[in-house]
Amino acid sequence: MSALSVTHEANFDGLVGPTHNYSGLSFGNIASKNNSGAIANPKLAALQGLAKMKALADMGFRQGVLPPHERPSIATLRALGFGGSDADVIRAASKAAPALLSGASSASSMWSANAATVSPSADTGDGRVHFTPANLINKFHRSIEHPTTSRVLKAIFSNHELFAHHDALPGCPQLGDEGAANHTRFCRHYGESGVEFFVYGASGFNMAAPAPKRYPPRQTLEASQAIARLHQLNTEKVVFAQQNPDVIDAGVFHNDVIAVGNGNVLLCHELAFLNQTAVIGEITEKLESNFVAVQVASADVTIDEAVQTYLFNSQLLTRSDGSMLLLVPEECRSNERVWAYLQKLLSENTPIRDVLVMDLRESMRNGGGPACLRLRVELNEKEFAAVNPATWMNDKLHVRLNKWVEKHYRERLSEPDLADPALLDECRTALDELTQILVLGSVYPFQRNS
Ligand code: SUG
Repeated sequence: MSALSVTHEANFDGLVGPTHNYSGLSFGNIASKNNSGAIANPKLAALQGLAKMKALADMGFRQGVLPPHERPSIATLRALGFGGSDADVIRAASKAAPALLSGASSASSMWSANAATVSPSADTGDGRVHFTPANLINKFHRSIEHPTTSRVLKAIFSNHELFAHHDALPGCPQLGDEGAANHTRFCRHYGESGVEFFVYGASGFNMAAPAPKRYPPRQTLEASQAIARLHQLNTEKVVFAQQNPDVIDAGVFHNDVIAVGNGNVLLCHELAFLNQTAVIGEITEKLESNFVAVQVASADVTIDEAVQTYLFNSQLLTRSDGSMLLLVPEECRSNERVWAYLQKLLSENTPIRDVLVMDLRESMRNGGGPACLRLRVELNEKEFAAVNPATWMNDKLHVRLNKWVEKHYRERLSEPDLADPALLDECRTALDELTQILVLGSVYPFQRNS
């Protein structure tokens, strides 16, 4: 067996935090807006996420867990001028600036596709796995994630000889970075060098270039280029493509809402990219092997249907026999046309041989499907052995985390509940216990101040 054959893709899912709620925080994300004010069920949300992780681990996929963040973020609220005890901070913010409290309380770190961009060691100049946490500067509630994300990633991938950790890019609109949601890697086999595909919404500096008009582009070309440099990628093996501005204006706020790739396969809508034919041509040429682009026609699935069902926010996974499995959200099965398309796809001669449906409704209602919930990290055997072992999903961890959720999470949370200082205590108690379960050390501000 060659060394290459023991490289696998691992998926690290963001565990949903105890403050999961619907505050309508993400302009341009239609589900977030439409469900604003609805009552959330954080317990159910976390259990749905754990069920997905367990299902994939049971099928033999390498599955890890990323912990939620401390919310509400008291440090953020203090930085915004609220003072006194922690409870005073929450009460004052809820009265004077409820929007800031909602932002500081979001459980958005669950969407770990936005946690970072990751390049596997087969692609990088120094042969290490590179991580750049996303600055997420387009939304206040997400811009506060990267310091904790960075500490968590360092606690899980701690070996400096194997793993390189960069800081988030400078926080300014011209360098908006949303992480792996706009990054895909193609390869012939895991472990071999591949083509890294960066998709951006607009240029940060060239105002004359095409850009969406209604909703903000969250990823800039210049941010993607900076990450390719930081990760020491071979320019001959990198493709930059612009998302079609019209689809951003239709609610496609990240590339992973309109395209998914894995191995030598890209599944995307026919309207996903500007100059789509040229983009596919460039990937084909740079991959230097058989590249399969499955482009879904509007006649089969419209952009609106893609946004409603998150067909493309699916996980495309390679099974041990080399065939691929598409993990889609339940919303795809409930939509007759999308479900019919999936049956048609399975009857075609592509590597995608099976569809697995999972119920992730609580996350979906905030615009987060299966692919949003996971960060992909391709690891060879040595790298795999260096990962913090307590974060791998297995029967034991699944039982333990289910119990932990049952013990600490509420079944009902709405925006006004965020003003309750007891929620902070519940969250901190839960997270303190979680850092012990996942053997993470002190990654949260409340653990570091004491
Ligand atoms: O950033 N929703 C997230 C969803 C992220 C989905 N991720 C990917 N496509 N990779 C966002 O828009 C909504 C929170 C609220 O409204 O309460 C939110 O942040």
